[in-house]
Amino acid sequence: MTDSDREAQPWWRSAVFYQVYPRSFADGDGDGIGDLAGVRDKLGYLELLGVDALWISPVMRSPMADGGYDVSDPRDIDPLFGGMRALDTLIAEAHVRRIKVTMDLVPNHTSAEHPWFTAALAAAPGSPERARYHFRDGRGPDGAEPPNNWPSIFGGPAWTRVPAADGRPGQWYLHIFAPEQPDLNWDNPDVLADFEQTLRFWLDRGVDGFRIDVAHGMAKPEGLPDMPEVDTSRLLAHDSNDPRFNNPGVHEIHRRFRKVLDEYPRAVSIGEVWVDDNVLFGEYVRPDELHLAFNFRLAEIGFEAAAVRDAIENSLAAVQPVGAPPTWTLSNHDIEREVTRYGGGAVGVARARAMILVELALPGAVFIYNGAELGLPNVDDLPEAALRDPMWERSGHTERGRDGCRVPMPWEGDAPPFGFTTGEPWLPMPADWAALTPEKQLEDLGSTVSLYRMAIELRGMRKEFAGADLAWFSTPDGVLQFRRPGGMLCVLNTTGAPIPLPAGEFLLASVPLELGHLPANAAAWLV
Ligand code: TEU
Repeated sequence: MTDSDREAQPWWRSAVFYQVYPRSFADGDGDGIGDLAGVRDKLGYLELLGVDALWISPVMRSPMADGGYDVSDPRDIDPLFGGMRALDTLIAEAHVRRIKVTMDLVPNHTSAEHPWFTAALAAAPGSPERARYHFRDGRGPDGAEPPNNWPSIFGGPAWTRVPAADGRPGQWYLHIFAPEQPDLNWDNPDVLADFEQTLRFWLDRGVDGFRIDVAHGMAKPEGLPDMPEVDTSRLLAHDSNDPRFNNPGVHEIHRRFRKVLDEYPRAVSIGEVWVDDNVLFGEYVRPDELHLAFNFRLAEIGFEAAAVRDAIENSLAAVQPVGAPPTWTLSNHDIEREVTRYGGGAVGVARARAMILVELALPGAVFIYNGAELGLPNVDDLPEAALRDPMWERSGHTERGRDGCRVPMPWEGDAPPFGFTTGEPWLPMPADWAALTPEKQLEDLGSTVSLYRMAIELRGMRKEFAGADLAWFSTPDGVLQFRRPGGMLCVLNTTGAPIPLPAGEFLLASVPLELGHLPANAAAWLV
């Protein structure tokens, strides 16, 4: 890509985003929980890694019932993370290093401690205060049954009953996530007006855009009908027929968000859109809606060439008709880490290294979850007493939840907490992570973090990565090969044996190459 091509495009079209899960990234004040001072302290590392932008998971005021995804004041930073000054400093210093800062906003619900919800609880059924949420009378005698059969994503019913008042039976309120996260009623004009204010508030402070939580939520179907089928064995999953998500009214909401974003030409919006159907997914990134939407196909599959190709083709097919760039993600704070998903141990790491080369070879925006660049695995043996994800309690201790991918980052030294904090980390850290710290890995050219650095740098500077498309080569089972219009060729080997490499100048590989061969569980870039 030439410099003028690059300038003609908005910065986010091919950006490498780095997701900071702030509780787990770096702790600046020694309370055991990561914060914005910790992020600031690591900006040099992030610059070295070469990422274009940060996506910081929510840092607004929150009682932290769901790691900050329960927001009690959307226009303030929680003191736990350092308050407003910490954000202002971080934005200023990140910008000096040419790193953009995007924040995570949560429009689908508030915290139960948001002043609107406290007011709604104190007010009568039918009041304007209750109309900002979804309050309903229950079904059955005395309204003792929930208004419909929807389950919460975290287990149990999606409804909680509030106490009776004025001789009337207690009503129920809707929460698709935890009871501490009541769903907002997006048919109520107060809700949009407040959210528009929130967008402008952060954009005026210099934020470069937003990741929009549950961007396929918000709108609810008329009358809140029962779900046709309730499968509580797959709590987090939801398909296209699920009335809790992806209701047509959501698109008008995105159009309204976009109008505000268009007042700030630098800003990007990235929606969390768990919608499988390509046509329905593409609707979220039409020219007057979100700029980008997370496509989770690569995060949902194992290490198998045909599945990888299918995920890539579908992700491209979903956005091409509407002209939006594709996005790629192998993991985030809700998903098992890729090293573990690919089998764990040395093989899992080798496969994760191969897959980051595939991902960074693709056109569009790439999202890296903090710790992926260190090759961190999931931590699946956290003691039960340590678990903090609301899923653990809500599921009646049948689902351990997502803490295993949220264990704090190891930075330096030979024993936990590896420089993450001077205190006690909020989740215990495995003693065998000593070799995974940036301190150890940065000086080793063969390390995973060095591979990420080199790959990000090449992707940003080589003209062979130009073009919004790719061409596939027919290959034997277990092999994937594609070329970008600029000439970059990516080969992935998911077979159990080495394969001959095609001719070409070697650019980078996830493993040392052996005499023109690509070993198993590896990928290479050629030009
Ligand atoms: O996640 C929303 C969401 O739908 C996920 O729970 C999804 O179902 C799951 O990850 C599929 O594996 C967002 C945030 O990313 C998550 O951390 C929050 O808990 C949730 O919203 C509520 O705000």
